Amino acid sequence: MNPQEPQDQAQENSYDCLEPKEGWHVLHLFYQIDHGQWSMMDDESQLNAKTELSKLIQQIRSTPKTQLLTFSIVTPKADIAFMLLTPDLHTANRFEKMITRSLGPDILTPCYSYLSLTETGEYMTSPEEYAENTLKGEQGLQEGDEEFKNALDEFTVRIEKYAHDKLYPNLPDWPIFCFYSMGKRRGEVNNWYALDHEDRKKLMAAHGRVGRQWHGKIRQLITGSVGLDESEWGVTLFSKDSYEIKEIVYRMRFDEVTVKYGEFGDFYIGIQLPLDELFRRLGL
Ligand code: 76R
Repeated sequence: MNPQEPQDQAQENSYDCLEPKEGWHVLHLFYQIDHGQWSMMDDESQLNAKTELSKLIQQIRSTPKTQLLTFSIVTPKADIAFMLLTPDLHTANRFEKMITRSLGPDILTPCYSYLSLTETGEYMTSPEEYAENTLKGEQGLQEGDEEFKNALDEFTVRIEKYAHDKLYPNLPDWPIFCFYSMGKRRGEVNNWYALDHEDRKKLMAAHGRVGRQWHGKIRQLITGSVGLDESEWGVTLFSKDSYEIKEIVYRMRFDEVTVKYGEFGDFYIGIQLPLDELFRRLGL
């Protein structure tokens, strides 16, 4: 890690790390820029402030197991947003405070934020289920056959990689970013949490089949926020075409899980930009 200010260094050393049992912390941070305050700063102070934020971003990006994306938000819901992934809650907290202060007092005003954790999801097919239902059931293979063993090994490797990629994702550099929170209804009639696991798993498989039609067009990251923030999941979508965002969210509205159980927070659309362009875009 790059040298830090003495104060931050001291804090870093004096607390045990708060890494989750699995996965990484994810922070979505949205800010308004106070252009009134900014215009009162002289050229040199403005330049220093921008250098400060650039250095901080470099420092965050060079932290092990840590990713930081920067966005210009389309519409005045926010001006600038950051998406931070990092294991240790202390690190997430420290960087979040440093980002807020980075351009000077009262320049970045937080207007929305979301805390969640990466997760595998609870409806993955286990190797045992695959062996029973697919290999024995559908393909009529026998346990002990060479073909059975190979197919099961191949599946196990694939599912382990899938789970690993969900917990420790590599975020894409795709330009269009969409974020919203989502929950599942707990109404008297339609209550997701009153369904059996088997029923939920079937519904999620149908959801997955719809989602996979966007393979290569949408990259999605579903992060869990029960007990951490307002709603139950954070939905982050990346695309190269805003049409695909609108299309997938529209199609999902007809998917049974969403029809009966979906509840949504506000939608934020951003454009992933390198910092120099971001500064120009924001008029800084
Ligand atoms: O078989 C599978 O791989 C299914 C994997 C899968 C799960 C478990 C999956 C696939 N999703 C899962 C879970 Mn999803 N997803 C959303 C939204 O706008 C809306 O109506 C919903 C917002 C989108 C757009 C989307 C896209 N998904 C979840 C969960 C957790 C539910 C739980 O645990 O109860 C939520 C909240 C959620 C919401 N999903 C996919 C997609 C896409 C594009 C895929 C396919 C991914 C791929 O194969 O590349």
